[in-house]
Amino acid sequence: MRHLRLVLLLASAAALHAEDGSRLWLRYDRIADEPLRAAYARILRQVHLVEDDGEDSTGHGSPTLRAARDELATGLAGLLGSAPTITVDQVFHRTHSPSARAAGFDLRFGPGGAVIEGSDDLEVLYGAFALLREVQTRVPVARLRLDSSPRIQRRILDHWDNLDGFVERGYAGSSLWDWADLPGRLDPRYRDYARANASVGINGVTLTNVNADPRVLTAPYLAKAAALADVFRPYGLRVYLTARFSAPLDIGGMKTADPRDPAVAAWWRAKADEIYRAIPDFGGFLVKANSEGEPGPQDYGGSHADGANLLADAVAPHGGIVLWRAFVYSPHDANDRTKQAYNEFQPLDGKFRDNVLLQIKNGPLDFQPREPFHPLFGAMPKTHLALEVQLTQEYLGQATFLAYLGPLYQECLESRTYRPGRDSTVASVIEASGAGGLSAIAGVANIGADRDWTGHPLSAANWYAFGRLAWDPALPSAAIAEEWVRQSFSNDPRVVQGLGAILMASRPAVVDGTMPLGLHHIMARGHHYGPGPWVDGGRPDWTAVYYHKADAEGLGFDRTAAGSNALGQYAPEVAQAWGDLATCPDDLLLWFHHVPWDYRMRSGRPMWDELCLRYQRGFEEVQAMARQWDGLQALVDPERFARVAALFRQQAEETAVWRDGCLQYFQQFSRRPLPPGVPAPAHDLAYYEAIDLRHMPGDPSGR
Ligand code: BDP
Repeated sequence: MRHLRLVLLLASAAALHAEDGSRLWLRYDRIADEPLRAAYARILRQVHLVEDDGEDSTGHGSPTLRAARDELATGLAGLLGSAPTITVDQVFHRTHSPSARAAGFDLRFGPGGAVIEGSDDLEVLYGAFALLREVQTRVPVARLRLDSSPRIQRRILDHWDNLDGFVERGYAGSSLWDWADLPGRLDPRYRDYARANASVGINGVTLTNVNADPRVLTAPYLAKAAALADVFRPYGLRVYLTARFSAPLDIGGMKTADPRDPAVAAWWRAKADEIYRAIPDFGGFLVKANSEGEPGPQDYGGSHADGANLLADAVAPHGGIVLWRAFVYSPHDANDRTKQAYNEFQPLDGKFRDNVLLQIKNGPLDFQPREPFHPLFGAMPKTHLALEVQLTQEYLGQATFLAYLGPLYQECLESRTYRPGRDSTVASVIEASGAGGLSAIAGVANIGADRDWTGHPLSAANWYAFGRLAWDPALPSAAIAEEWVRQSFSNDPRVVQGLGAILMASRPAVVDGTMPLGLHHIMARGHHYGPGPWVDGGRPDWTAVYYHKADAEGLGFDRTAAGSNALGQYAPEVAQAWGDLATCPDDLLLWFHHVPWDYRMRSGRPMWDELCLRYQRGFEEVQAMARQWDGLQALVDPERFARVAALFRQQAEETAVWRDGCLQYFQQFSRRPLPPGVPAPAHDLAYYEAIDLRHMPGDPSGR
């Protein structure tokens, strides 16, 4: 007995110290409230798994069904103290066509226990994770029924991971993929990674950087990718790879990569055949071409459609797809950079094969803290369009700042494009692009080898939110934040409310504190961390002065008809609203207009004062988040508490540097005093300009 007590004591001490974030939102800790635990246990004595259409399943004991059973057994044993009886039923409907039914699950609770029904084993697995989510978030389940199907077919994480372990724009350590150990040794974390993805419905992973290394398409690396695919498969996670357009030259011994050369087409077909022999459910290729120095079809006088179709034809016999990125711009194009992708791709509408998706970033520039939606979403009705968002915080303070990005994704998904049609939000454009069964959303991963996976203890919320929104773009981001907090921290109402509020305040704090009122691309050069409104010289579209255009008269980029007319790429309803200073939202003001320093804002203040006060507000918002977090000290584990508290202190200091550096710089042009409420900067402008952070991680130029 004494021995047992000792063991229990040790176990609980271990649990106290084990809160390093590695379990993500799949913690399954025992429900402390006894009556509540007993109530759940009564309902969940029995869980019945029903696979409706056994036709294409791998059988009763399929690895996916086993994964569902294991997860339920471990999860419910953890939460309730005892594992339920789990039974499995497979019903065969020979006449039923699986594609006639939207992939999804049906989860019901009743006196006989819980029933999870899906048309295949993966849907059952998704239902199992949903059940665990309901219990982990303490939803009263007694008579609950949940019928849920994903609105977007391919829900993919894009890793910008290089073969040497370096993660471009990655702030959570090195790559999770240990290429040296693969395929022989499989890190147990690969399975946990797949579990986490399946728990939120993510069903694809692009293993490698868009700035692609062609060697990943050689036999040794395909064997490594295949080993990962084997681990991921039971969890419904398909592998995709980035394809360097010049691969036929680089690794194929060919003399050209010309998309119109039949020998090149034959090379890609043979390569696709080889890949599918190694990875039978390979998803397809993600391609960055003729962008930022990457090779592409234009090197041979071909178009983006020629290039995409070449690869699409190679994977088509195997059911593969091509995600062709629309992130292109050129130093030789005199047009406003935000217009170039549209100019390049819009005329190609209707010219892409049916297994091609054009993968478009949420905004027309590059993952800034706030951007208007990309105009291509409203302008290519005959092309499958996929949305790409960034989970990794390249421009939002990296792994130091807290920026819960659910609201950013939601803002884009909800934007109305006014494309003809009943509903024209970005979400419905990408969903409807799948009328033929093909639709996709991609998130640039924030995951690395750090124990907590994402570097900042709270930024796993972005991984979670991306998956949940990819499944259902209509889910409110605040509700998703709450789910994540309940599972990752606590169901104590003070934590749910307090941390939920912190998460929801975090992205606005970054926008206000770094690039308010529609300012963009004024970060430091190279690593993109910290302020750099003074960045000038070299390639103009990589400077800050190109974007803010500060002068004696005012601030901001005129993208109206009188300026670059980027607004002309939007539907008239949008162009009109944003093109008029009086109706343009404050949040996008300096994105679309060059605004006089003394322009009267909605607040009644001159623009300069408003700008200063926004920077100050951003700083104060960080301080407020830090205070709220301090108030939660007794309610969260000491390890994560201390780390987040320290990060908030650093974020506050660096937000002050943003405020003071930017205001010192812009004040040279505005020649106006700081308004009351904004403190005098601690240093002169030269001090801020001299800050050198070349050692920041994730910067490809600083390696
Ligand atoms: C930019 C990043 C760069 C990426 C590029 C891309 O700075 O590292 O390679 O986007 O998306 O945001 O291709």
